[in-house]
Amino acid sequence: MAAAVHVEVEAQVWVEDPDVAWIDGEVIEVNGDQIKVKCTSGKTVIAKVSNVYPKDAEASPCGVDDMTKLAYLHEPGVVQNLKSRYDINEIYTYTGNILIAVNPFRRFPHLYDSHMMEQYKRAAFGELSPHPFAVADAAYRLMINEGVSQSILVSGESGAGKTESTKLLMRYLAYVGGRAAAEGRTVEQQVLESNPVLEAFGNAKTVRNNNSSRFGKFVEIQFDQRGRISGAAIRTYLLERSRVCQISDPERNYHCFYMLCSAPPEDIERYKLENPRTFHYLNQSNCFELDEVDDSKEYLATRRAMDVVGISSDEQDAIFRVLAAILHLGNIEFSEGKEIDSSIPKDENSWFHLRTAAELFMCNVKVLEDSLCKRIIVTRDESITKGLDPEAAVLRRDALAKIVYSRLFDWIVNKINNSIGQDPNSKFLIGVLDIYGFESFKTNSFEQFCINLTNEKLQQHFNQHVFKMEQEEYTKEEINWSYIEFIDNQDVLDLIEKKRGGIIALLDEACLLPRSTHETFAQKLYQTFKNHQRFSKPKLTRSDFIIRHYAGDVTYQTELFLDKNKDYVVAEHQALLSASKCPFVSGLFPPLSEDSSKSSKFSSIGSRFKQQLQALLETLNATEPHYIRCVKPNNHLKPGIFENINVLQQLRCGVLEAIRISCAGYPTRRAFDEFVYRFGILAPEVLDGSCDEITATKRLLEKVDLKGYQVTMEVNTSLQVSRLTLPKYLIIDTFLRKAFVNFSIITYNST
Ligand code: AD9
Ligand code: MG
Repeated sequence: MAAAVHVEVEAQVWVEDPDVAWIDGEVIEVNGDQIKVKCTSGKTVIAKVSNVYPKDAEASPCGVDDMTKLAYLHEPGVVQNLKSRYDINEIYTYTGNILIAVNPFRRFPHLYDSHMMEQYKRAAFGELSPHPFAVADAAYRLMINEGVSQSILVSGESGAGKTESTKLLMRYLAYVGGRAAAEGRTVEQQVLESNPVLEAFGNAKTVRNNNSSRFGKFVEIQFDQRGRISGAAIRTYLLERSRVCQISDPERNYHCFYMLCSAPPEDIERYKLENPRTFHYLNQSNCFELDEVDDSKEYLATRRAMDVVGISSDEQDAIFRVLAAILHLGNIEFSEGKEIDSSIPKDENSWFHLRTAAELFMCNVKVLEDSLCKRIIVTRDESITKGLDPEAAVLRRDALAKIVYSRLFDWIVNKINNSIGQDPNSKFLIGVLDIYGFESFKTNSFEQFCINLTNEKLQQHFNQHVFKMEQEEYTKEEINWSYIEFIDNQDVLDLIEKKRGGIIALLDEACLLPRSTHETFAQKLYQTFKNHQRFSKPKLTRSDFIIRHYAGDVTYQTELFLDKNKDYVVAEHQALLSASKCPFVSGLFPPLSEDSSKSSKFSSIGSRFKQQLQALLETLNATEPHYIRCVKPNNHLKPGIFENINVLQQLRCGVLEAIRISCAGYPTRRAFDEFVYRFGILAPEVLDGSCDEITATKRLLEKVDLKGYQVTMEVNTSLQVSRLTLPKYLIIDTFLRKAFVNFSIITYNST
């Protein structure tokens, strides 16, 4: 959005500021393309005319509930509006149909109670204050009225409020689509109770969020002809496995482990548990408890939720037993055995945990020991057993913990899906997507790579949709508009996921070649993408690479890419657990088919993820999308703090692009009478009453020599609206400045 403001002394403008992004002030001197601005902070700054934006001097201090009602739809205006509203606890704001939700980091129970749901149920979209209920209601109505499936895509960075918003959407849909006073476990109750279960096993405290979802989720709620919820399916994406055995202070492992350690005494005894501080998988961090969370209560609540979603008490027992086994597994340490390159459990303590883990897994203790300390090499006609050194044994142990946990998580998701049940006759659905936002850390590995791929895909979907909506609007109004450039990120997507020669394909190739290392993989990338404008090699590294994402550059470290892309179960672990006496445990490791057991077959996590995303986008493409963009106002996770720069950074990853798309068209639409009424003062002589409003408008425009507008007639069956359409808010601004410095205008979008 390049500013092209006509500036005069006394004009109110926004200028860039290193601390608050944009600061408002008054122009006190104009010197060619340089101006001097006296800021409200007291500072005086010199700025280039092209770097300032006009400020709406008459903007309400409470802001507006829809950004399209802003006089000036530009960066500082948008941020200021969100801030003004946040300050008075108005956390939701529309940008046309998009809901922007700024995390309050404080509870507003009245905002979400059943009284509120009832109100939104009766109101048209836009009639009441912006709210996730309004978005859910709009989706529900569209589905019922037009018979089209809907989706609500919730995005934003970690801790921005996606999961909380998703739960509100689900609650609202359960409310309008549920059966009043139904008996027993209803589908909608099960759908709602799936949340605490999945959060117990898939969420953890991170530095960014005390309840961070470590997996992506798409919940598909199915409805029958009458608009009643008749089934549901939950799809999950890419659970972070490494967290099970590796955490850094002050993060935590998955919530369920701490809940388990706070279980009632009889369970503690049954699962042979101790203080969480004694378990290696938990005590790598000093954080064990969370503010305002009582893990012993959560344990019981999770069990109750498990009851509701149809996990039997035997199954629950097995699940917690497996979790306890994982904790004990983590406490087995190794020391050098008698032979070179061999290892044995280090001490009596390690032996104790080994025995306990075996007991809880209900598997053979010797076989468990061997599966950690030895490796069997199968050749054509014999198998040789070789020892592993202590370091390799630890890796083995952790691999076992991770695979068991990820199978457990998948089992739970599957079980929930089976007990809720899908409705084969469902006519339409509403999908709710709660997926990780764009990530860019100091070190970025394979997980960030996959997460950012997801975001690239969703961004493309978003751009295309916003773009399409705008275009449809123009077609309807018969405005000539050929949209010139919107940043299409197809080139990044090609770079990453092109079938032949994309990064994922090259990674798979590297994983299959016996001699490749992360360095050879990186070299291959450098060679292949030497001239790709979205790819570069950072100076001074031998194995990092940079991708120029839509939301910014991210440097990836390839060190663990190969390892993390390989999805395989160590054959000895498979044999060990499929022979467990506990049917639940052996069920997590069903026997492999003949061919796959022969070779240590490689299955690519990256490629599978890519396919899952493809399927997700196909589903989304068959629906009418709605968007909620969550914004995290500060990194302290505290109420009342709104950091402009931080917020702007997030808005730049998508929201502003949507605004830009609409600004590149004709965002300012006005009725002729209104236009003549407001701007007639610029040329009073044309208003002699001798012509109609359309002619008067045209004369007015000619008089002030404004270019680029279009006069359109929107013909609607019920009413006929004639309108003047102006390109870019900037022009109307220029237009105004010809007459007055402080003339206020109200522009609006017709949507
Ligand atoms: V992550 O990518 O899973 O790490 P989310 O899902 O975007 O992240 P989440 O919904 O978990 O963030 O919100 C983080 C925290 O912000 C919550 O635990 C609440 O404490 C807080 N929050 C978010 N939204 C609301 C809200 N509407 N009202 C009150 C909220 N608190
Ligand atoms: Mg979340």
